[in-house]
Amino acid sequence: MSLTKHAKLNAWIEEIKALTEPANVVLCDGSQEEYERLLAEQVKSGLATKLNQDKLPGCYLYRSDASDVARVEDRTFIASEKEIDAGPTNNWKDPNELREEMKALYKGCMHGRTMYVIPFSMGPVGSGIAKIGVEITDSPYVVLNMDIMTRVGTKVLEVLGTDGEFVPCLHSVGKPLKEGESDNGVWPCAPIDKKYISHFPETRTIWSYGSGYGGNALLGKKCLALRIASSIARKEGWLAEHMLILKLTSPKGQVKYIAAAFPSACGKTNLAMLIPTIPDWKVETVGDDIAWMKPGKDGRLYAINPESGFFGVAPGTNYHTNLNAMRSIEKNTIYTNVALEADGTVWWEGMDNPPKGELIDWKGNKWTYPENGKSEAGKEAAHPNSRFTAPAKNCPAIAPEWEDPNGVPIDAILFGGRRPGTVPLVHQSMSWNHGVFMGSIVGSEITAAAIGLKVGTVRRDPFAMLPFCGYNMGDYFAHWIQMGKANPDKMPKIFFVNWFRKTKDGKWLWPGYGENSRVLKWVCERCEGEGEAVETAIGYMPTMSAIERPEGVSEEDMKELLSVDKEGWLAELKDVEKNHYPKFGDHLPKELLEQIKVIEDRLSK
Ligand code: SAT
Ligand code: MN
Repeated sequence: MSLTKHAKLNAWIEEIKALTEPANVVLCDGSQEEYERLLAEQVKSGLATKLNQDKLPGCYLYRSDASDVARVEDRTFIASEKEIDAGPTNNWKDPNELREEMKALYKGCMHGRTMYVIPFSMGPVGSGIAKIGVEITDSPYVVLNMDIMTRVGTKVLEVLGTDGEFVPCLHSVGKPLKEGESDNGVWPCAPIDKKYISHFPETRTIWSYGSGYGGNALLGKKCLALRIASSIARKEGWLAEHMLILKLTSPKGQVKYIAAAFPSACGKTNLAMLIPTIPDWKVETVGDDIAWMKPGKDGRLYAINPESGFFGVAPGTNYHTNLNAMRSIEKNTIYTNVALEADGTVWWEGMDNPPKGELIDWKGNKWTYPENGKSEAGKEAAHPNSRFTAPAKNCPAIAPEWEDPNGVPIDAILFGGRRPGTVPLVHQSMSWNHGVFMGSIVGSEITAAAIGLKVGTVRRDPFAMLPFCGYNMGDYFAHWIQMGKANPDKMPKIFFVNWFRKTKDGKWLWPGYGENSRVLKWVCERCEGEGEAVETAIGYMPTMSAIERPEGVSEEDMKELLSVDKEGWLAELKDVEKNHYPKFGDHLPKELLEQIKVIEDRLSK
């Protein structure tokens, strides 16, 4: 009997069922009843732990396998027909060979398991900017997390109708069960060399095998909403970006929408949920990770958050660093790889208080708080990449229009990274192409020695899209240049921010967190054609009086934060020209090389 009214979807379900040989097939309806039933089963089988329901109602804890704790970039593939279309920054595989390789793994891989079919919408159901996917998975953990992170179920099938377009997303944990075997409370996955996160941009399909964790398995997120969507967006003339979206309201009631891209570990979720320190300004959250931006009829860029939840890093999150995130995860949240308190609550490194007593760590072992209060690297109670999955509607600062199917008009785009030197607190691009240049050189300075990388050098992560661009990154830069051509005056203003500037003796110059609202205020004023600025060699910069100094920032500090480090920038441009841009060969748009020349000329004057 057919599961849906959609012939192509039914045929695909049958094909995958025949290939993977599950014990049974379930079409997910996205209901609360279905969610609760699955959770109860997971608790019963020992894979999930029910947390203290008085203190954390609707919250559960999972512990993954120790080998399955993060995205696996080495095992992530862009299988475009031509290698050049994957570009220099992706792992390419021949699509036909990869399909054969993976089919052999998928053969019978769901033995003893239920195959779930999850129809989901990235973006408000029925929105013109949204896209539909269908994930087939043998992981109940994936079903539960997809329920929070995306819009799932019957309402999506209604929009899909009998012949609507969808992105097929196939996922298996890669651990078939023998007759009578069960997981026995152990997180199922395959060994690292059998993990595959594969993208076929031409056929718009995703095949994931062997991992049950985060972006490897919740295929709507990085796989669909960034890698496949970026490739679709290029063809259709829009942008799928690794950006938060926030709404900023001034005391006069002026509203600005800001999208921002930062490499990992730069406080993106904190910025998305920031509580301003300046009186009567308000920040509300539209999204914390991904923005899909499309030109509207008026020529402006309209953005939606394609997700409906937050999959955030737990360690470091506390009531001081991110009150709104803490409030978001007090109910109906799935925790993965955090530590468990004896009273059934959770703990992680960087919480407000030390644990109440002995903990169970993320590996399931007893764990005692070290006397000096510092967990040894590799021996943390919570895994450094432990996560919470929480519904976006839990966030006290969620903007009322966060689900507007038309999206919100973007006024400004911010780029940033961890840059102890060279890059000032904020500077504004002189043109769209200059802004694209800024995005292309985004990166963070390497602070601890990592294999093959020198401390003090910048690890570039253009547009924070390095692991997420589904096609040749040189072509991606060109697409950004192209996007600015149709309606140059209607495009968002572009800014480069740096909250991480240090003095020569290694002291932070800027307090960050809520104080970043001072910079957002200037951005807002610039969008209004106000805001005191000076034209410098690297772009427009605030005058000394344009941004009020927060407590603890001296006039000297502020001067340093707002100065142009001429030598630093000349070295930066050389590094970009010699070590970064050549990777893209003749796919690098000439406009970006021109930007180097122009800025170099201005600096040398
Ligand atoms: O695991 S996710 O890809 O969802 C999050 C991340 O690694 O950025
Ligand atoms: Mn992200």
